[in-house]
Amino acid sequence: MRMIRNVLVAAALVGAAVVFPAAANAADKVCKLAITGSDLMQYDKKELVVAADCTSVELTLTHGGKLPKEAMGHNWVLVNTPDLSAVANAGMSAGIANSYLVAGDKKVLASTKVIGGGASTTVTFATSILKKGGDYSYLCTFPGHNSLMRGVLKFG
Ligand SMILES: [Cu+2]
Repeated sequence: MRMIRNVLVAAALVGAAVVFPAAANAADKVCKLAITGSDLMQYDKKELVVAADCTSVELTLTHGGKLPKEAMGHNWVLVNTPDLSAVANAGMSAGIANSYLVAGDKKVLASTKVIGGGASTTVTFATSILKKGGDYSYLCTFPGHNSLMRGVLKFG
């Protein structure tokens, strides 16, 4: 009886090994988020929530206003909350050509380019860069915007 049981367990393990790659793909879950910036220098959301089972996030930023990006440009930048001011301050001098972000800034977890009125842009990132229950914030790094344009991202 014991031997039969072992054989069944072995068969089950082999079956699991064969099935696993497909199961891993099936478990990939892209979660879509949307946020809008305005000519009044505001995002329409103060909080974004990413469910624990999301494997990646596809965030679309839309600029619902009319002003050009040189005057009222917006981006969406994800950081650990304690890094928010440092990223905003460093980005200020980086210029619009760099979307007001310092190239290679390790404090930037994900970011979009700067867009103007009527435009939209998307960034995709893996949730493997996030810790469940971590303290994340997003901001616009256009000079002077982050005091109003910031929010909290929750994962898990
Ligand atoms: Cu902005």
